[in-house]
Amino acid sequence: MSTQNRNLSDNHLDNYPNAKKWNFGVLTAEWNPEVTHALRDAAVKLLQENGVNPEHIVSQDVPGSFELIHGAKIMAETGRFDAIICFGCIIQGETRHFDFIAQGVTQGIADLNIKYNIPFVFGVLTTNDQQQALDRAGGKHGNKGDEAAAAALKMIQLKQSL
Ligand code: RBF
Repeated sequence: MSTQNRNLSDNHLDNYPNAKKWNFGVLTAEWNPEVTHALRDAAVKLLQENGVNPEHIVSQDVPGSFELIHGAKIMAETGRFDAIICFGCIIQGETRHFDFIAQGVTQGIADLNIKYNIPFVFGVLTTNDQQQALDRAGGKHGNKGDEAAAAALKMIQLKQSL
């Protein structure tokens, strides 16, 4: 499993000398908040550990994962951000809603990555149950919030290096 093979300490690279100038938007869905807020908190911590100014991190909640798309679009259109990180947690229920929301959010965030000239990071967990989500939000499989923050840093760095 990819998570088990990943060394999260790789994300503490001290590799971002310009990070103090970078601005981040962070959007967090309010569904399954014990999961999504843990993802967000880990991401904010990792950004700061890599030199990002806390005042350069704008964090907002949205009602559910589906709203991440429009929330991220609004953030992008301010022109203030070098990257936008989206956190959600979609848990399989008894109906097909899971599939529709997961598909919509995945495609929506993918579309934003093409439309705007900044990276939108996909920090949305899609799991069979709550325990699987908690395991990836600070539990036995680490915290995917760290990886989302690292992805944002790496993508800004990539853009600036080209
Ligand atoms: N939002 C989530 O972030 N995670 C979920 O697991 C989730 N499950 C939902 C299940 C149903 C049946 C419905 C109607 C909504 C669900 N939502 C979930 C909320 C969704 O992302 C969105 O906020 C609402 O559909 C309003 O647009």
